[in-house]
Parts: sequence; C-alpha cells; structure tokens
Amino acid sequence: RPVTQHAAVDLGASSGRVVLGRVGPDTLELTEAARFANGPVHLPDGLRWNLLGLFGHALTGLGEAVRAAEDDGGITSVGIDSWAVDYGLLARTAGTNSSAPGGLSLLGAPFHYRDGRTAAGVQAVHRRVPFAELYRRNGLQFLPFNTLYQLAADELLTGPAAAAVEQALLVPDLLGQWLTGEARAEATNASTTGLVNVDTQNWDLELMERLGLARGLFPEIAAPGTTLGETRDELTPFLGGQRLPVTLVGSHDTASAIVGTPLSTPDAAYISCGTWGLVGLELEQAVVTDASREANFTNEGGVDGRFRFLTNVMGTWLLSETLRTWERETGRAQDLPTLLEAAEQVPEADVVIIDVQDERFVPPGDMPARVGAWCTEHDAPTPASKPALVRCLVESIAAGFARALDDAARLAERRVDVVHMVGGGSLNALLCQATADRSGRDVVAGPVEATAIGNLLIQARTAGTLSGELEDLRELITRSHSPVTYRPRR
Ligand code: LRH
Repeated sequence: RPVTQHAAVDLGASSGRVVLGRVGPDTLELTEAARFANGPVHLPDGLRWNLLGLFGHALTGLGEAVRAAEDDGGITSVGIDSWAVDYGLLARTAGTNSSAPGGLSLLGAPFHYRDGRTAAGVQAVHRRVPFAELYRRNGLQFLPFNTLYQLAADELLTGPAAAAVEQALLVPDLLGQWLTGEARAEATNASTTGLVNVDTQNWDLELMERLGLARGLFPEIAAPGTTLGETRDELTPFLGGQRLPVTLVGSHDTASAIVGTPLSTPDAAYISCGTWGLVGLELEQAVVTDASREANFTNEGGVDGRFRFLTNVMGTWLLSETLRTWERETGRAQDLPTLLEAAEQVPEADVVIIDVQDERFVPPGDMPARVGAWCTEHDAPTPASKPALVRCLVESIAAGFARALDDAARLAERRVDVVHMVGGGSLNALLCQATADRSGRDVVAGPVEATAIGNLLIQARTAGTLSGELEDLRELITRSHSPVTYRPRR
C-alpha cells in the first residue's frame, strides 16, 4: 500500500492550523501548512466566533497544503475538526445561485460557548426535562454551554426565532457544508449536543420534541470514515485547480485527539490538554450511573463506536487568560516558558491550590483578579508575584487532573496506572511533573499534535492506506513519536 497525503483542518479555541500529513503503513509525517489565531469576538450582543475568517484561513491553508503536496502525488482527502458544542443557524433563502447550494444561508455569526447567555437556557431546558433524566438519556456531563442549552438561550425551543431557522450545523459540519455544499452531522461532535441518545447514538427525537425543537433541526448523523463530498467548483481556483474529497473524521477535536493518543493498555488514561483538560478513559460501553452523574463524567461518542468517558477540567485557558491580562496591563508580550521557569523556583510551601472548576473562571477577562477574589473568599493568601500566580495555576490544574483521574478509575473500575498527556499541555514540563506528583501515576507526554494525527489517521484509513482498529493505527504513532515520561516524585 502506498503513502498518501491528507490535509487536516484543526481548529482550536485559540488557534487553528492546516496540517499536511504523509501517511503510510510505516510513515507518519506532519508539516504545518498554515497556522492562524482564533478567539472570541466581543460584539455588543455577546461573544462570537469569526467563522468566516476561519473559513478563509482554512481555504488559504488548504491551498498551501495542495502546493506542498504537489510533487508527491497530491492530496487524497481533507478532514475537519474543531471544538465542540457551537453551531451556526441557517435559513433557507430564495434567490440562490450556484454558490449557495441548497439555498442555506448562515444567520449571523455563531456564538462562542463562553458567552454568558446560556444560564437562562439551562433553566428553560431543566424545567422541561430534569437533569437526572437528561443524563440518563444522553450520558453527558453538565456543561452550561452544551448545545441544547445554547439553543434554548437562542429561544429556539419555541417562538418566532424557531420558525426562521431551517437547520443548525455544528462548526466542523458548517465548514464542511461551505466546502462541499453537503450537510451531515458528524457523529462524535453530534454527541456533544445533548440531543443524541447514549444507547442508540442517534438523535433523541422524543427529547427534541419535549424540548420543542424541530426534529429536522440537525441533519442526518454520519460516522467518521464517511465521504462528505467534493469541494465545490467555485473553490477550485483556491485549491490549485482541483476538487478535493472531504472525509468525515472524528470532527470533535477531542475525538480526534484520543484517536491520536497511543494508549498503551485499556487501563491507560488520557489528558487531552489544551484550553481544556479532557481527563478520562476510552471505553467500549458507556457508564451512566448516579455516581458518574454526580462526578460530572461524560460519555461522548468516540470514533469506531467507542466512548470517551471523561470530564472537562479547566486547562491552559487559566494560564493564557492570565497572560492576556498582563499583556493588556503592561502593553508587553508575556513569555510563558520564562514565567514557568520562575514559577518552578517558588517554594512548595508557598503554593496555593485553588478550585479550577469554579465557574467564575469560564468567561474571558481579568484572571488574576478572579483568582485573587477566590483566595480572599477562601481565606487563602493571594499569590503575590507573577511566578507565584503561574505556579498556583499550574499546580491547581494538576490537582484538578489528579482528582479527575481518581474519579475515572473509581467510576469505570479500572486501575489507571499510566496517563497519556497529549496536546499543547504536553509541552508544559512543570504541568506534566505536577500531574505525575499529585496523581501518583506515570505521565507519558506526547504527541503534541495528537488531534491533527487522529484526524489524518482516520482519513488514511478511509482512503485504504491504513487498515485495522484504532489500536493498529496507534501503533504507527508509537513507532514514529518518542514520548517523555514523568514519574511521580512523592
Ligand atoms: C476542546 C473541546 C472540549 C469541549 C469544549 C467546548 O477543544 O472540544 O472537548 O468540551 O472544547
């Protein structure tokens, strides 16, 4: 079987990238074709995503990838993944032309999940269906921004807004529709809406009806490994004169990240650490019990019908938002590696541990002030210097990870003797060591690009370049990437 080349469009909450992958039975090589910033746009009516900008960057990046792949047989397919839960609303428009296939047009810029509007939506949903029942149906942890709460906040359950909306598409599905004209709901990301039944992995139409949502609000669910379609004719000039097949991958970035994690045994846990730290296990069966609900563990749909049994712990967001605050205050860029070095020197006895799960830390804004307020309320000393605050955040994130690992082991009845840390956080040695120390488990760090790797592996398997189960695909990662192991020091 030959080596094939694929382009992964991987959009994270703080940056996006287009990665070109050369994949074969003995080959896994990644090159970054493009990287661009992403973040909330503060509009008068709330926090939005600049999705048109992201689409433009993705298209330019794909053009770069096509050029880079040209001399080696070109690109076989494209796959898209992004953060979960957020969506665009579309209306059916009349006078369409060929560049608006199906006549579906985006109604306004999609909301950012950190927008505060969701509180009213939570109440509206739980009034109709209490949380304990919701959990039994969808198996999802409570996150105030799960799609169903956002839809309720948008007054889509009833009322005039609902009538105007023809369809809702999650972010990767929307970009896929813009690329190909075809609309599907990719299964792993659909599972984060709260509207997919955990047993059937299909839309829970009864739940949707009880919530007052139109049954056809989302398109048909399609599994990773399905071909969505070819890029539209109008895009050909941007893509080196070609039409590229778009393949559905685990379009939830966390689903792709776990495909790209070289889990060594079924007892190995993972932490996919970027903006969020997604801490948990890959399971064949969902765990939907009172105990898992109380510990706020989720059963998100994974690739190949597996379950991502995990919980969201606040991740590097706490650090990046702190640095952003200091940047605004001083007008100078802050260097995380330098700050982390200084943070390591802070004496252990001076380290304050905060509860990183406190909801006050979710919205963008002045993070040091919020940490200070938390400390005052809890009679803890406020970290007095920048290194002390950075150390407090790193150790507090690690403490959150350690607790989640214990919970995962207990709830799924697994030993959890090793933890794979992947994503951006795997480069943070202080965080990896603190996680090993606080959890008492070996932390195996890397690959940093697990998400792009997972995206590319599913494309390559769909193309017939690779075959087998996820374990077979992960073998390739084990052979091509060398992880760094952190052992517990106490
Ligand atoms: C990580 C992630 C996570 C979701 C959150 C909204 O990027 O997809 O899995 O909970 O974003």
